[in-house]
Amino acid sequence: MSEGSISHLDLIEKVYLRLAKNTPLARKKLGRSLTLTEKILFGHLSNPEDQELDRGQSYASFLPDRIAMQDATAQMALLQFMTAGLPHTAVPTTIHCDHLIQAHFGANSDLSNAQKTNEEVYNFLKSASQKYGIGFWKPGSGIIHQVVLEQYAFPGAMMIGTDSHTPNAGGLGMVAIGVGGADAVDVMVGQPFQIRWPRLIGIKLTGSLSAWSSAKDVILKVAGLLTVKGGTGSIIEYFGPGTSSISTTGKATICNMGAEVGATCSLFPYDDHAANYLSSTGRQGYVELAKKFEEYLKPDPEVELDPTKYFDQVLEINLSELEPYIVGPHTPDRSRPISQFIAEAKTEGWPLEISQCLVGSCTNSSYEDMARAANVARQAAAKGLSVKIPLLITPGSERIQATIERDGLLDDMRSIGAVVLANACGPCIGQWKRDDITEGQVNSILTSYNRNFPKRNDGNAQTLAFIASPEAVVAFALSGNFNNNPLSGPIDEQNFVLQAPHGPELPAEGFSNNISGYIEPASNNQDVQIEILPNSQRLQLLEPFPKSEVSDFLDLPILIKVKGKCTTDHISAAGPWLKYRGHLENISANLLLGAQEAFSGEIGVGFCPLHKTLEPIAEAASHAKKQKINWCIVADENYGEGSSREHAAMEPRFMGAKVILARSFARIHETNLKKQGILPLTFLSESTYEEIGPQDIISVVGISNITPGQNVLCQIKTPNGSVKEFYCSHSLTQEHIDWLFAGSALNLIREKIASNKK
Ligand code: MIC
Ligand code: SF4
Repeated sequence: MSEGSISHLDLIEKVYLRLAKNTPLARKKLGRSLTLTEKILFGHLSNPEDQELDRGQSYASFLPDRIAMQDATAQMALLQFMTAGLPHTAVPTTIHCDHLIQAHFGANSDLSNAQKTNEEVYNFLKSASQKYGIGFWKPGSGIIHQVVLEQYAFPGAMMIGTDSHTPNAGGLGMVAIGVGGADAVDVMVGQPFQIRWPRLIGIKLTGSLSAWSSAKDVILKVAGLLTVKGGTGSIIEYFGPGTSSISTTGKATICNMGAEVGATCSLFPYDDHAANYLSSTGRQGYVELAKKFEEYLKPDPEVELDPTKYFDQVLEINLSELEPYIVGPHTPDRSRPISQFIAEAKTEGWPLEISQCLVGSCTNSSYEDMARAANVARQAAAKGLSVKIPLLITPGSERIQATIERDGLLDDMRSIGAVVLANACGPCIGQWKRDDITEGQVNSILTSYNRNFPKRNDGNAQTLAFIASPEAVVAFALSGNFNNNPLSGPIDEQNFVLQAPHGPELPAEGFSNNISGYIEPASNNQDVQIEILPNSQRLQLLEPFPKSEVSDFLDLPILIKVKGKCTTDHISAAGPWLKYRGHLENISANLLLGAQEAFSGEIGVGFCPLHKTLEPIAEAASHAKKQKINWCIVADENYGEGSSREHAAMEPRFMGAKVILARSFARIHETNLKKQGILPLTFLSESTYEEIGPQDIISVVGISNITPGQNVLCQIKTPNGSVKEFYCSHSLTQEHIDWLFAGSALNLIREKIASNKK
């Protein structure tokens, strides 16, 4: 089935008929009423009758309705898909070119530069899309999650996307899950998508948003409550009367940043906002279908009456009491109301002069966001004020950009001095060429984005990134500093005080249809050639990883014992490295560059198993690879937090990693490791981490009889020859164990496809 061969309405109706069929079955199996999450999950199970439903334990197989990929992850996903030798993807799929556009001068010149610099990658993605029946969204068409929300998302559906903020579409009632490319390949080749039956966190919203408080503040507060790993293995379902005071795009903001608490995805029930959003984006037909099947797009009424019976954890937020928040630096769960932040910034000695303010990213670039931000700008412009520091604006999509241009909102922002960037990720993913600071300069920036790990935006570890709502960011751009709260006091010497902003959630005249960024897949794909230049430095066909033997897991030197936070940005940095996302060998030179080595405290060094010393980690890994020495990594908590990029798993695999032992793993990354044939183990006793010393050697002695659900025995050999035993838990099913020994999940898929062809 190609992107073009089934009409969207037919697909939606099929989904709804399945929801209607499976909901009574789910009620019967569970013996109770259902949350919305359970209705949608049941509606997409590949085998609803026999599925085990142990939350956080049972693996479940689902049949998603769509796949979305962005250009930085799609390259590797397609290179893997190509090795399967199939004529087209089994499920409607789209690719969105948003990550590779560097922000420097502004939209037009940045976009044309990107077209030149990334030409061969775009040509590859476009030709592969044509060939395999994939819808292609050109550079400049928008950020994946905004485009998906506008064009494809619908209530009650299930989608996977090769980007961790895929859950954005939960704002429109869709179970939308961020995955690694190899998971997407499973679904592209027609296999189910597997994930553990989730735990459920219910967040009850009461009251209503008012004044400066926005949807962003809901999720910034939730981030503080749940922390960056509090949502792991869970779907967050929002319910209660407060949900109806939030627009669809506001709900999407909340679901988007559910990724920051590690949640599998987040979800809101269908309501009038959803209906209006669908009509306004030209999808009236969707509304008619949703009306007809509405009971499946909301939780059963009993859930709200006694939520603790249905959810593993219940939080409650009164929106009427919610203050505007700010989070950071360095982690999105360092959260507090702006009113408290000002004092904290002073005590902590963070630079109070802000260097730059940025509005946008997939999280906050909707019409409503721009309308509220523009309203603040308009108030200031009316007084003849302009920004004190640079303010950069990224519209979320070509459609939003055309609409806010038409409605004068971009002019409002330009009138206070804002610069408009291309409709793309830009500075949110380190694609930001700053000319105003030098490397190593301590400075504060304020964004409306979702991530704020060190180096994330501009590659400078000394930039402190704080996050707030778009309207708050504009207010701070006008005051220029963290000395006072511009939301509650004067922003200038003339004592001008901003009023709380208001802005319509949807454009009164509907969205502009003036968009040109989409290319349909070829109707006849037989002659389409996939474009990869010979000797390319950016694209490289993949060689299958070799099979593994029991002996590969014994006597492993530790390339690095990582201390503290180690996100996928630490493991496989973005920014300048994004250009190698289609070239495994070249990108592997960035392996773990941001990680802190526990014994020396240094960043980016590792233990060379050949020279038995600390070396720059890329050198240590390449010496090991040349000598064919397998190795392991020891890691701290929530290893691999953040993005879905599977490069963070493929690179260590390519360089010789066999095992990663951590205090805990982030969900997407743990799956990515398994898929690529690396064994992720969790210390049974957290203190084992402390016992591992420099130059120790680790063996997984229990590997020969590793069994699902059973702990495995491991050993530490110290340099003086003493041996200590310890146990690790793991989450491998028998199928995952098969991947491990086959060398990767893809190796098994290929075998299956080849034997089906015979
Ligand atoms: C991110 O926000 O970290 C990214 C860049 O969008 C990633 C995907 C990637 O690394 O390509 C994500 O969130 O999955
Ligand atoms: Fe792009 Fe940033 Fe959103 Fe990731 S979080 S998809 S980099 S805008």
